[in-house]
Amino acid sequence: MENISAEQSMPDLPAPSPIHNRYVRWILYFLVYGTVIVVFGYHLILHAINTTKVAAIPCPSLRETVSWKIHDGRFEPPTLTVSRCQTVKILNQDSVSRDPAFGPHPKHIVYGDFHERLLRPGQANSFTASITGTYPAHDHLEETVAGTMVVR
Ligand SMILES: [Cu+2]
Repeated sequence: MENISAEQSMPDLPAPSPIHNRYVRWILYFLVYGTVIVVFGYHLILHAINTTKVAAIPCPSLRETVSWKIHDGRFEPPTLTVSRCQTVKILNQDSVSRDPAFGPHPKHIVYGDFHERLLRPGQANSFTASITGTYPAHDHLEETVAGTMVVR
């Protein structure tokens, strides 16, 4: 067997790169994760600012249901007037899908227990008109399809 001298078996190692320095690594982690957290937080705050929430006021007893139809690209009636605590049933009688929403487009407001969702032709979305006031409504897919809900 050949004898290997200490010099041959221990070649010079290159100088450690700065990334191997633990302080540099911590600073990089901090910058990367900090940026991710700041960007996510910014979007969460922006979403909260852009969405106004109108909190539901409990109804002592539920009243009858009123249908608010969408057909031929129009809300029928254009202005729906209901009494507080009536159930409003938005009914898509159009030939295309509709996505009814309250508030101005594209910001919207979250009205009481109304949950925005896509309505295919024939589908409906019901909620309780629990807060009085005048609320603009529109189809989020076609904002010119619009109406107004008045709750007294
Ligand atoms: Cu919209």
